[in-house]
Amino acid sequence: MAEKQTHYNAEDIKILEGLDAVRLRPGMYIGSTGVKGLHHILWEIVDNAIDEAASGFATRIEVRLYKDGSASVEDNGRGIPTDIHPKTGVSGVEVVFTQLHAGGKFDEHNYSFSGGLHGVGASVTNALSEWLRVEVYRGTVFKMSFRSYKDPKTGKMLSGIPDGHLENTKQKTDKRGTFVHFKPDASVFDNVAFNFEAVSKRLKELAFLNKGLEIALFDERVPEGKSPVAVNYKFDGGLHDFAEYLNEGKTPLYQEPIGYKAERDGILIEFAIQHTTEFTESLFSFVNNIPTPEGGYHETGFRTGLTKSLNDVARSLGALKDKDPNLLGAAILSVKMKNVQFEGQTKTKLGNPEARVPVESATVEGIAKLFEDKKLRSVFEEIVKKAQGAAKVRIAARQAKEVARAKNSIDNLTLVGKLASCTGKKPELNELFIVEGDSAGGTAKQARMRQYQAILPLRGKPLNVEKKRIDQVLANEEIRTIISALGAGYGSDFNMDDLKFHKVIILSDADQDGMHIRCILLTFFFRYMRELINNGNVYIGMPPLYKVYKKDVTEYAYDDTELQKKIEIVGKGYQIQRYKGLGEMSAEQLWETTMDPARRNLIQVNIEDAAEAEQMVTALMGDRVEARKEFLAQNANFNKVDTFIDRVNI
Ligand code: 28F
Repeated sequence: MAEKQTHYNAEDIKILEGLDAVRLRPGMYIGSTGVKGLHHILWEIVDNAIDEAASGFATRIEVRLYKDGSASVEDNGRGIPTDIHPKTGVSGVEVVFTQLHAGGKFDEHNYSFSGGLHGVGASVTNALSEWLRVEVYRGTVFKMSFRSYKDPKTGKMLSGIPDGHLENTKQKTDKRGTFVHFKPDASVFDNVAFNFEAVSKRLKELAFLNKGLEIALFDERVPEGKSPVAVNYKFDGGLHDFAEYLNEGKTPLYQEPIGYKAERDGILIEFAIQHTTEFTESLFSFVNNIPTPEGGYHETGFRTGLTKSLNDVARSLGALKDKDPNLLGAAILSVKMKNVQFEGQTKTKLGNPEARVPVESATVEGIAKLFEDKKLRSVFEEIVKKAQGAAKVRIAARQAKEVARAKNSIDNLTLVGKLASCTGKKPELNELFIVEGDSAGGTAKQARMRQYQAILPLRGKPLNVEKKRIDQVLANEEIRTIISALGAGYGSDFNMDDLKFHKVIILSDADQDGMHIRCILLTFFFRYMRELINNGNVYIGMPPLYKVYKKDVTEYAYDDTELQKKIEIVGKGYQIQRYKGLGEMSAEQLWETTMDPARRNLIQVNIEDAAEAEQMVTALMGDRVEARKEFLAQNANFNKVDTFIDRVNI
């Protein structure tokens, strides 16, 4: 270890103070100190490696999760510059890890730009890590390490302090690239355990978005003697392969997805589309590799461009034009641009108006070019035919809704009759509990606060929306009851202003059936009321798993880790009851453990969880058997929906 640096000049102090600002208000830099924030400091390092690949200098990235809670990322790029920075008098490496917003993110020559929460740089990871060490392979091995610790004199936390300047170990190596290994600071994060599914899913997405880049993930947190869990992603087809992956379990209208890539006014635009026999669309859009589930100007431009160009195609094929963008199937839109502005509830909406026209014109140009290709003529004939079919379905659905409205008073009354509504009329205070099973529904009706809590019992499994067409989905009573109870319509007619409840809470058992119902409801909301999820109105209620008690003490545990703590609290002579379902609880218990806002735990569903559930339902209930088998092999249980959602007490 190089000698400890003891003297700091004025310049250094400014830099070091910068990192302390990160530790003082981590939320400003990583959004939260929950599970998402923890993963964010890993993504910062991964993003730097991705930038090196996007600039064409790295072809492989390796991510490792270690038993001690640390993680490492390695790329085979040029290696962070080791020469001394003229301005600051320290090496490029030291700049990247000690200066906020430093590093490859902001150079002018490539599209590797990140905006918003992303791209705050590797120095934030350093500031929020107990230690961080970096190695650069540039002919010889260069090393540097940093630590965050409490200054013994002042008692202040010092963040990301170099143990010494960059050291050239003189050790020869024919490797090239950068290796970063860090341990998240347990005093900053509520939970320092990286989630394998979350990391694996994001790396897979990045491999799709960066054609041909190999990304390997090793999880060494396995019992002694067991070999690390390893996954490897490399997609030479890029977005084309992404579209095929999203359509697993579905029936594509044509063999190969169609795609296009163009640069417009300094914005790089790429898309891939593959229509299917489904009557729902799933457009996944990204800006600088960051998912934008809340959409934005790039999506507006893409949809407009698609509608215009496909109507031109329809006209030239002698078919009539269709007003809605025909996107029935999977589409991926990936945009890369500078000075990104993220907006929206979860900062995942693109707010740059200047992106709309370039994306629209690149889309029109792309579809027109693809249509000129004789080999794709049959593809477009299929797409246009499907558009006709979709138009018929939409008209049928509208008629079905008209009919429902026409019979509305009686019909809705019976439908909504199952609903035990609340007396308060303020949507922002009102909560709708969708409860699995009539018995639990009955208990919930007794337990609730009538003023602002409504109960809608669900009889058994609501129809799985996957295999049905929109008109059949609406025919299902359970689903229609939910639509009429919420009062805000569905699909393109969905209007948040009419929403009668600002909290929609799903209460289902913790068993497989409960997970199944939860996934189907999330799929329904994802497909037909997506704004409800984006806006954070959908929650999952967490009934306790155990009651730990003795004569005059009762505690509840919501998961196995909490059980130990509760046993200690209740103390000797304790007894345990394992709840198998909501129905086992008395109204009193259901109130105090699951419905009382002061004591309950709700999980706020975010768009990734809903997308995850939708993909799961598609794989499990779609009509492709091999996809189902493969999915079941990969994901033993339905619990994946809760992969990485922060548990909140709301
Ligand atoms: C495991 C994480 O961080 N990889 C990186 C590079 C390469 C360059 C660079 C990075 C110079 C000093 C701004 C090299 N040669 N993986 C990584 N690879 N940063 S981060 O330059 C950063 C600029 O600060 C690089 C020529 N140009 C750029």
